[in-house]
Amino acid sequence: MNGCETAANGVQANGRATKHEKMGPEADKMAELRDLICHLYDVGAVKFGSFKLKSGMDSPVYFDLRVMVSHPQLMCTVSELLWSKISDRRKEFTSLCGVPYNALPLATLISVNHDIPMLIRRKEVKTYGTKKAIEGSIVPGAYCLVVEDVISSGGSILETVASLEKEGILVKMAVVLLDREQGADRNLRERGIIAISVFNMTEMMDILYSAGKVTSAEMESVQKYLQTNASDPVPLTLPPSLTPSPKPHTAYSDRISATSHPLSARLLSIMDDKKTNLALSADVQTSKKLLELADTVGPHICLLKTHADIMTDFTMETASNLKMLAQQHNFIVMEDRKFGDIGNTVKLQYSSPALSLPSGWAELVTCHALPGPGVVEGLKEVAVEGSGCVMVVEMSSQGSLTTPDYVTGAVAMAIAHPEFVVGVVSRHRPTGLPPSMIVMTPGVKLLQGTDSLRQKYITPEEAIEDLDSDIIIVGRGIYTSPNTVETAKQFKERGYSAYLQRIQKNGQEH
Ligand code: 5BU
Repeated sequence: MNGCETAANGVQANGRATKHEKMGPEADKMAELRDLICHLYDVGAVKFGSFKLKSGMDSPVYFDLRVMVSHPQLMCTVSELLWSKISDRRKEFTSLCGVPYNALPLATLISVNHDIPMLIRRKEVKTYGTKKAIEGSIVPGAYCLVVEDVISSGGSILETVASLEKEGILVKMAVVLLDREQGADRNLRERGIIAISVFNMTEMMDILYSAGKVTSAEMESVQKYLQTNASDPVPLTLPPSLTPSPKPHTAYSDRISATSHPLSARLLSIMDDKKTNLALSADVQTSKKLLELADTVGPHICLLKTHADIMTDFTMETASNLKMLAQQHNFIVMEDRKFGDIGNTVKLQYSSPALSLPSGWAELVTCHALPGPGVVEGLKEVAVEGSGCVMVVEMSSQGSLTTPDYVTGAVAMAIAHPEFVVGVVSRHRPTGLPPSMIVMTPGVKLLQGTDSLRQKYITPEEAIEDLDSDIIIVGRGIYTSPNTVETAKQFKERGYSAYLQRIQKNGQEH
């Protein structure tokens, strides 16, 4: 038996009803709510008078739910009522996190009584040790339920959401005891979060009034206050990570300020300066061919992608010559090695002399998301200063096993490492990817089609205009052409026009 099974309300931790059993579910719920609200009033958790709130506003009513910690049975009742509001949505989250500090005991009770892993958000991040803002087992891409006692603007919930999102943890739902009806619902909804409350201020006042706990004057002043709030909600101060950032369809140049990696900023500014969103996939097998392509097609591309491991004569000399050409024609080199092992192995692979990566010839490398965050952490440990990686979240080949859930998890992992991950390889711009992250799309040709080994091709317009990608990656479409430079120019033209079309369609000035 857990501590909450003796709660004075009709809901037990094991879901069985107690004293209101014979009253029918609706009457039962109302009676529980009435008992609870009166109990909260009796212990001094609800006060009437004139109070100055954190937002600077004057309020005729004040909630101090901290007093609950002195009333364990009341805490059990509240935690079980919160749970009863979201228990049927249990599959939609894998952990829960209380907004510090008031909701911590409530979250703990729900976690213990219903066996749900808990995360703790630190309000003050330590300056030593792990410096973590979130404690507990972090699974990027997993959903977390936020628990709170009272909401007014929703700002405190959003602060907790910002800390969780920094770790790649997603939030779409919050459960709260009391909604003060001061704009939180709308503010949270606008950021994709649903707030489910046990009761709101109007319901609470009705109950207290009919129980004879408040006077009609007190009732009137709260009603008036609520009406003012409806037209003039509590101002919301957003944490920095949740302040609106430019949308992905804005001009490349306008996204530069949102980037957190110098390479993303450089890539976006190359694209803007050279008016190209074309990346050449130079999948040739000799150094001579690679350097020839880099020199001739270089002026028309923003990025050159290599597969050093398919080459017969790749040496440090090839690498340094390529680096020189990249500087001369102003493009970035990305080695498409698709690191996909555990952290320790990718660390050794990156450092291996065979690829010469430690010489810094390729500022970007690709990696798979499959191994989890260790792959990024391993690469980051040995990567050359200033370099970064691009994470493959979705592949272009027919029958690829990437599912929508995989993409969501991979994107969360990419977002959680903005100091190293510059962007993603994907067919389309995945939902939730911030504009600071660059999307690169392979499998592009001038016409749709497939190759004999299931590579699926879309056109530059489909990739950029319809699927909101940023960069088209083209291999055989260019290097097998009899006139590589002219063909590259054609891709450049079509890719960039599609981009201009997209930003124009979205009403943005270029
Ligand atoms: P193509 O010749 O344009 O089909 O070459 C596409 C290049 O992009 C090639 O180097 C692939 O290894 C690379 N690629 C891809 O085609 N599809 C993917 O999903 C990923 C990379 Br990730």
